[in-house]
Amino acid sequence: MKIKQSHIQDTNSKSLQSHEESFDFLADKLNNKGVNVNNLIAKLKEFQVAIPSWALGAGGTRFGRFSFYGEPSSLEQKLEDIGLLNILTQTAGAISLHIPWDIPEDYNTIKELANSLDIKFDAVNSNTFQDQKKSKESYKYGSLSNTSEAVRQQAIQHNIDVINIGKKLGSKSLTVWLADGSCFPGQNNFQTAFQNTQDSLKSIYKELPNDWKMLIEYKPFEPNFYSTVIQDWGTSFMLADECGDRAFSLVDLGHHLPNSNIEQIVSILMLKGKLGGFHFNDSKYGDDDLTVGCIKPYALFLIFNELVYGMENNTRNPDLAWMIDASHNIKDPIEDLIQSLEAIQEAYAKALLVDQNELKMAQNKNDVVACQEILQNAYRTDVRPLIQQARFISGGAINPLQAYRLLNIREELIKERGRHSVATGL
Ligand code: LRH
Ligand code: MN
Repeated sequence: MKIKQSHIQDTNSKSLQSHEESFDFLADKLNNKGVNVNNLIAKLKEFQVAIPSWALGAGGTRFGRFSFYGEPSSLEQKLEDIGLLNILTQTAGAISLHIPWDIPEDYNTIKELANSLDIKFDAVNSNTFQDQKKSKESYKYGSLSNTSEAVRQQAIQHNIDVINIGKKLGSKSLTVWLADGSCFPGQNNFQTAFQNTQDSLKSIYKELPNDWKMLIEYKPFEPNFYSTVIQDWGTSFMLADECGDRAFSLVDLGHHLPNSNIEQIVSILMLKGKLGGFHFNDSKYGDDDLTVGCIKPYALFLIFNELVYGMENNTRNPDLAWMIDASHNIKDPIEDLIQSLEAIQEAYAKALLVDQNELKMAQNKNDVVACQEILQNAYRTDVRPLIQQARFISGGAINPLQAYRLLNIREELIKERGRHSVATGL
């Protein structure tokens, strides 16, 4: 299914006047405060988030999975869905593949389709947390950390295969997330598991092309429920630091124990030049993979405030990989992703309104009240007209969700794909 520009303009005509009024009002207010609105809009336009290939179908849990019909059942259809998302939002210009869930059958066809949809290939993800039918060794007791050399070698080779798939597509980074760990005290020797993981990651790192990055994702628990080898940012940092200059930590927002101060983790990883990127989502309890900003929008703003400061001051930290990692159990994935992209852009735009110099001066004077006022004045600013303007001048929908529904896109996809097409992924 393709959306024509004229379709977008038709839907925009319904909200153009009210958009222009609210944008002009806000732009005047911000310009009077010395904010360079054009500069801010430019930053929002260039801000592109990678969409996970594994989150375009109905997600589920061990308790069940409820389809919503018209799911993409091939990589081509997943690219088409991201194409729809990108036309509407103008901020979903990349895909992150998970291997082997989404191995291209024909690389040229896939590259041409992605190109025609203006979608780039962001990080490729390896998968050593599931056994493949034809695989000789099992990852039941771990992969890169496994006590068995044969299992570790199989996992190392899989990561090298994933790099080679990414090279054919133009990807420039490998994301490694390990489920490795234990469910019972005494099951693992923590030091052996860590050392095996370190040595295995180094073997993979040696095969990384010179212009590639390795992103090491940490997670405190699940699917193991007593220990996880790469459990937290400190462990990921140590492993990345030991591997080399092109290995970094990847922060999945859902991979933190309750009340963790994620913005402080982000700040220190940037200071050390070891923050590689994000998996954006939100959560109330565990790794819930919910819509970004649906539970803790202020926490997301505080994270972006540290990112804006870090992007200005920590120049040795590389450009960050912005990716969503969510699972859609009850929402239409495209609507869920539209809401997530909006929440990410909103947090970024609000953080760009923080006067970092004014904040630094208040911090140096320990004027605690002023520090909070500076942050919350920015947070309390309704920045939606700025995001709408960035989308509108890029050819997108002023209100993507409204456009998605007005254009009956889900119904059209069901007509094309039928009610029982199922997507690969989680
Ligand atoms: C692990 C994780 C990881 C992916 C998987 C789909 O919880 O966040 O990033 O490999 O989800
Ligand atoms: Mn993740």
